[in-house]
Amino acid sequence: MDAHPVDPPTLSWPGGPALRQVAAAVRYRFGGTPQTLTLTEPDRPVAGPGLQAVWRWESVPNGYRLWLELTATGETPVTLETADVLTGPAPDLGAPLPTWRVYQNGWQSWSPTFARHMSDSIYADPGTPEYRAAHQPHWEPDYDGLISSEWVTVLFAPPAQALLLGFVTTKDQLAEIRLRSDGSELTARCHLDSVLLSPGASLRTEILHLEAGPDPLRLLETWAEMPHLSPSGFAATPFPLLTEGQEREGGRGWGEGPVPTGWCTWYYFYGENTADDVLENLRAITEHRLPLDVILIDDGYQTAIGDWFSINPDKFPDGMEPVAEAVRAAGHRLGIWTAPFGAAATSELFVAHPDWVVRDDEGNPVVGWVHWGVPCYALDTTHPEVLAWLGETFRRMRREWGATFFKIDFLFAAARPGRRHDPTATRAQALRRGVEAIRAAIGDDAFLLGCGAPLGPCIGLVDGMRIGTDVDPNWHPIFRYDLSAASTENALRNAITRAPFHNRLWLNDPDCLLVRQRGPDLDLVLNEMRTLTAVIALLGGLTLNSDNLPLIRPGRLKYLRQALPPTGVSARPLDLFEHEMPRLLLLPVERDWGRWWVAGVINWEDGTVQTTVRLADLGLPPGRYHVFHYWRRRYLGVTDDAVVLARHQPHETAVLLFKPVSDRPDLLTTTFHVCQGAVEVTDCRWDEATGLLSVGLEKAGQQFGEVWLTVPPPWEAVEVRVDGRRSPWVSPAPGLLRAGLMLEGRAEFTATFRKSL
Ligand code: 9PG
Repeated sequence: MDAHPVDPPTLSWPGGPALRQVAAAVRYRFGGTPQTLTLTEPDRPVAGPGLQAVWRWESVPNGYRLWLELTATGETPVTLETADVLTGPAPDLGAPLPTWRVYQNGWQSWSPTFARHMSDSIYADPGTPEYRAAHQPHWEPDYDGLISSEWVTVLFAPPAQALLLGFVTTKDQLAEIRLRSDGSELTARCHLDSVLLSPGASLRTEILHLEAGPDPLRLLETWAEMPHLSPSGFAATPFPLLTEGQEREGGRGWGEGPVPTGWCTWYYFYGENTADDVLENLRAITEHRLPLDVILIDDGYQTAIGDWFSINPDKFPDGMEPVAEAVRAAGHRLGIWTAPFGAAATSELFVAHPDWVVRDDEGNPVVGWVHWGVPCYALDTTHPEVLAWLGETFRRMRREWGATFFKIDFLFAAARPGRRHDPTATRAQALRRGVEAIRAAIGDDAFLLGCGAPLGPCIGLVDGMRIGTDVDPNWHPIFRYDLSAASTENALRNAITRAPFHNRLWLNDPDCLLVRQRGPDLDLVLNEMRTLTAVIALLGGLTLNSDNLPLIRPGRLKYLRQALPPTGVSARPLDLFEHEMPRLLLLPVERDWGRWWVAGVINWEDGTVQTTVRLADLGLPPGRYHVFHYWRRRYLGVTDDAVVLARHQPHETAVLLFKPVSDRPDLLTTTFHVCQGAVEVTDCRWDEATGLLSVGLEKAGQQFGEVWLTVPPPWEAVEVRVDGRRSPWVSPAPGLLRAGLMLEGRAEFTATFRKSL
């Protein structure tokens, strides 16, 4: 579909959406008086008191790009409030608005994200001041009836009209797309946060990209891949199928380095860990040969937010150095958590530098957030001394502790509203300057993980991004029923709904994997723990465990191993625009020796249901497929139509492998990894003349698992060898062969077949 130039003020696509009566608007103050400029034509300057604005339109394949250019023309500065690069009534999508699904992207890492059903949405946010401060940066009294999505949205009118509105630049202004639920308004707004524009100075708003198409998920993936969003040095990988020999060694940034694995102190100890706890976990990782790289010391080692080198002597009696040294000596990377843009009211930092924090109109320090009961003021990251202090803090952590992985948390504090040292800096620019100072200090080869982070201004600076709320020992939230509250269910929602960002804007961090047995410190039942494992493994992002490993029942470690290493590639949430809690993840895998699909089918219900999975819903090419039910280790036979899960248990994820039927012996699956061959199978060769099937296996650590083969008639198995030694096998069903092995590094698995008479 090609967008054609049209007479303003309409933006339209042949046979597709139309936005009629569109305009742009700028709100500002000049000489203390509020002003509004309205623009209804591209490229024609419009002037008001003290300000001139030009509305730019550009046609691009399948769509348009819109932005505004503002110049201060008076003798005194103007105070800029908002710039609507597009405003008008809701578009015509060929179907009434109550039938639409609207992708609502939250502001920061923990903010709820999902495709809202306009007529029957599940979610009403709690509306508390705390919720607004953390998740609704543009809240105002007329927010009722308004849907706001930060930076990007997709409006989808089933079955096949979708319109994406997404900013493709995000460094300078917070930007949202607002839709009034009665259809009276659709606005793409850039927030200028009352910054001053000096006489003669100009600025450009962020650039809005509009694109129409039949597939809303694909539109979102395409947007996330746009080059503007990945500044140089962080080139986005174009939507990759997992292809053979994907190198993930060394290199800088996420574009080249491996997807991190590791262990994190937080979700067992919750900050109460001592140095010995860390060292004991380090030993357990070595002893169990767990392929976990980063040892992440999360919150709790410091005496106060802001005093990062004041180490709590009750927990780390000898300081951080000996722990850091032990981590490095064991061949691991040291990870350090900070909340770099906060200063606890009780911190030495704040006492020494009360002028380093953002202030409100009355001159009081602005609270960034309340950290486990302690108010933390928002640091003013436009203040040169703050930026210098940030640089020194992170250089020291790298130099003195050897940290090379940095989780920087509660980043939204730097973007709290208020007065700053530099009155021309927006909230987005202030935040970005802070993150830039940290990136410059740690170097390009260290891994930077954003958390509690407004997403847009961090693009290109962070390697990884937490994209959801905290995981939790509970499935449903225990304290508050809002979608941002810590819970496994809430963490998984965002991990899935923001899956299209993975490998495009950064590497997604779905938060930690917990596999410990049910007990006082974990309330997940087996199906829930397996769902957490399956979803994290299928999404292919950061994979950090957060159990107390010396105490874990060793049998539980097999779950952790089945999620390692991450594939680096995300499964696609196929029903993102159908269900507010998507149920269907699909990972296509393509290799020289074959092609298969791994589907994660999730039951979010609290009761057992019957679920039908159709090949057509998965978009698989027509044909006959073997189906394997991963967690149940059960072969479900061959289908050319659908699989029925008669008893799909509460919170159970059925991981189903679909492998095209072959007329000669072939690899069905292995049980070493949820993605079933995507990481541990290095090659698979069949020699018809000798009847030999060889499967190369490789995986770090030590793990028992099974290889399953399909054996169609007239073939029958003669023998199985592992690294040349004969090995036992069984036939769990006609036409199937199964053999177990202990994999330590590499193994060559071979099976010999003959034709029966
Ligand atoms: C450490 C933790 C962990 C975790 C982070 C972050 O009060 N709150 O709203 C709140 C939200 C998130 C949160 C803590 C408190 O968790 O996501 O991984 O690092 O900080 O304190």
